[in-house]
Amino acid sequence: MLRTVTHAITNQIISDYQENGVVVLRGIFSDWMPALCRGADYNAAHPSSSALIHGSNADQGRFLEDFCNWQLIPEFRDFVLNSDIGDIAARLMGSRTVQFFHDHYLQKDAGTATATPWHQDMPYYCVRGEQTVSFWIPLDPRNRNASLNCVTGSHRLPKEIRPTSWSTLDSFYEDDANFMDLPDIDNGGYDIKTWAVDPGDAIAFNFKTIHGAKANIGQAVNRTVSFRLVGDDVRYFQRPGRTSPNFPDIKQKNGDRLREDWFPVIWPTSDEEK
Ligand SMILES: O=C(O)CCC(=O)C(=O)O
Repeated sequence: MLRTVTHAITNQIISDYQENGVVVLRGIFSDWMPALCRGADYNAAHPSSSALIHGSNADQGRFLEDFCNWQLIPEFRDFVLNSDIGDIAARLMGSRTVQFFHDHYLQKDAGTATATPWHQDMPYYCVRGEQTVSFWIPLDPRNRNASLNCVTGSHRLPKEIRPTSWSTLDSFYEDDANFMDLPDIDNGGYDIKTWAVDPGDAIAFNFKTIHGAKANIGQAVNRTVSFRLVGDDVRYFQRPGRTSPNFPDIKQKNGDRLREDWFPVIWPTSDEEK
């Protein structure tokens, strides 16, 4: 039987992903929305010790971020292990295997004044490689003003962008000599991809694609769950400080494939030919 993803992930989508570092996938996870919303609401009500809250003014809506809860939240775990996300990721990345890296929950309550600044994800992570994908999955409808913005082709920049703390915009690492400055995207004639999206849609982007999102000036909460996956060429890479998320006990060295007991191989599944 032909799987649904065989039809949904066309050659055009794959080449757009490779070329632009970002694509929108319409309705790809519709069947999973009730479960992911339950998981997200549980996550918001029970943030882990890694959770961050941005914005210091108590009058503002909360901007909550949390990480790496997929093993604790049954709905997230079910999605990681039993949805088509591994198959879709393999096709977009052009990778034989897919390892699950981590989940990231983002909730901007109504009136959240804190925007998500332009950034690449890769410099915050303990990995390097080209075959990467994050699925940014909105759980509430978003117009273009409240959606993700991605800079076309920025995954091909020659160096990684210097990461900063989202709250203070200070450099994230003490030693940041190996990074380049963020280009002046708002004034620079860059092509920005953004789409109005509905629950069930996903925006897939490379860990090196520069992206950001506006504050939530609307009246409704904006919940998003991002699932991050890596392919064949991704290897452990020691950063000059704690990463986000941080894996202090990972015990890996530069060049290792990520340990499979923490980062399961979700594609091929045991049903597929290895
Ligand atoms: O939704 C947002 O505000 C930003 C999302 C983001 O940076 C990510 O998923 O990597």
